[in-house]
Amino acid sequence: MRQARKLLLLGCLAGLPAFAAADLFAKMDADRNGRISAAEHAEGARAMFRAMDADKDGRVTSREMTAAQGKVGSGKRSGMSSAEKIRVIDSNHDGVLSAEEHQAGSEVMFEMMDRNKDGRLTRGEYSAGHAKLLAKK
Ligand SMILES: [Ca+2]
Ligand SMILES: [Ca+2]
Ligand SMILES: [Ca+2]
Repeated sequence: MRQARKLLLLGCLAGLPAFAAADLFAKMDADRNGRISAAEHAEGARAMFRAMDADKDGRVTSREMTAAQGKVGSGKRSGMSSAEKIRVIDSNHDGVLSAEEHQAGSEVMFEMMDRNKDGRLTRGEYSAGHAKLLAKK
């Protein structure tokens, strides 16, 4: 149960509106082979982090996250504040997300979505993972 909750939080944290999962899949699948590799997923997570880090200081604050989520219209979905979302993967507990902390969180998420553990996400695995984010409220 804790794992499911963590997955939910990671999804929210990454700022992924579940309805856009298909678009995101296409965006992350850089070589267009219909699979997202761990490297492609990591690159997607880095791009997301850069997008949230408005002042480009390499850290994402709750204020920056709230602003970024407001832009994609998913901010209210989870009913959690950005500060609460950050706390889930803020491993040094400074209230701010570093690129490393965000990366570690996205790796956990990748492993959870990769049901058959072949190191790649199919479109099915990806959307099932995101559907779960919505269902396990
Ligand atoms: Ca920042
Ligand atoms: Ca931190
Ligand atoms: Ca897989």
